[in-house]
Amino acid sequence: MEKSKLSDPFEKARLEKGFGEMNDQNDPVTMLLRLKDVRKGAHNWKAFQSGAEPGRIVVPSEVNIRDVRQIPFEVDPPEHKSYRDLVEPWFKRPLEDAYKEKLTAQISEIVDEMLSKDTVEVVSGFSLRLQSRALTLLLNTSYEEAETWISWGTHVFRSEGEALDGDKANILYDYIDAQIDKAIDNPGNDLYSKLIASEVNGKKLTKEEIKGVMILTFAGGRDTVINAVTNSIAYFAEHPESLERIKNEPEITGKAVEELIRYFAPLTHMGRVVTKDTQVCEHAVKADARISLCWASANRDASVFENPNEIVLDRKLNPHVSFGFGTHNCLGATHARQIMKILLETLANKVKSIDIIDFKENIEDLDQFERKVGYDSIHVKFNSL
Ligand code: EMZ
Repeated sequence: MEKSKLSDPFEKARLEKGFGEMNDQNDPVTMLLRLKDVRKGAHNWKAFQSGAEPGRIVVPSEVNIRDVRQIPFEVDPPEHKSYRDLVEPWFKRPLEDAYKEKLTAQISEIVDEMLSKDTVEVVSGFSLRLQSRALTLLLNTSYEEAETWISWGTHVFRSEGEALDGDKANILYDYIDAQIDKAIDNPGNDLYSKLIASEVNGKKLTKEEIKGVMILTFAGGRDTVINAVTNSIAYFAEHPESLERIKNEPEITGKAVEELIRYFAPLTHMGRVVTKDTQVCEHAVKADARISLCWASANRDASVFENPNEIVLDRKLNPHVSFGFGTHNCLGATHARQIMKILLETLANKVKSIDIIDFKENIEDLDQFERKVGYDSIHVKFNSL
């Protein structure tokens, strides 16, 4: 019962000091580790800003591989609100019945395919394909586009052995530029066309702004969703009784989704830039330094979560911060939750058990801390009900 476990590397620092420190490309980060501090920090956009140099709030920093500002993610209030209000309804479409039906059909098809195979490498053979196909629904673009995105691999800014890969990032940027131009010439019902036709504060969005929204849409929900899906498969492989429970008590599915997402915390942390000299956990941080809000640590805070290192499928009180908190809470959360919910329902109704054959863990190097976020690869065999 160890293979699917994601342990908590932050416990000691969280209890003893409340913060951790890491160097990242000579731009150090003070990590807030307690749930209360993380929530307060996320709330306080005046002291801890997102709209700094594009790429700087991401850890590892992306300042060397992009200069396009991701929108609304790297914009602070009050400007943030107009952008967020513009895109919010589009990103709520996953609640519509027609969207859910299409997503169910996609997930059903790929699970059936997995069941017909001898062994499957889950990250590239299942999760990446599922995520890319589902993204065609979020963008409302053609299903065939997914094949291009699948060919890029799991992370758009990273490649194996390289935390930041500028050449790879350029593939995405060039692709998005071309798609925006296509939509200008030939408007349709997709997200590009929607953004091209939109105005913020009485002004048309610039191409650069549209690109900023699209980069976020491609990058933000990619490795995060892939890790959530892959970790779910590993978990159910070791806990077939949980799949059976979801089949017998479908009413707990929503809670199970939240609990898995709490436990997996697919995005370890997100940075902010400090606007003036201040203190976090009695530790001085200077203006223009970076802090991070460590969602993964906050989700294991034992002063809030009982048995934080256990997956309690129907956990009652679950104020996790896997989708962030406050102003910048995850724009793609509705889509991600819908993917997870339909995945759990589909697995519960089709899959009896999953055998893990071999795996290679994906360990994130956070300087003082090492955190497992998922798998580089994991071979399994799906067995049908
Ligand atoms: C950024 C980030 C957003 C970043 C919610 O997270 O996700 C990361 O995976 C990307 O690398 O650019 O989009």
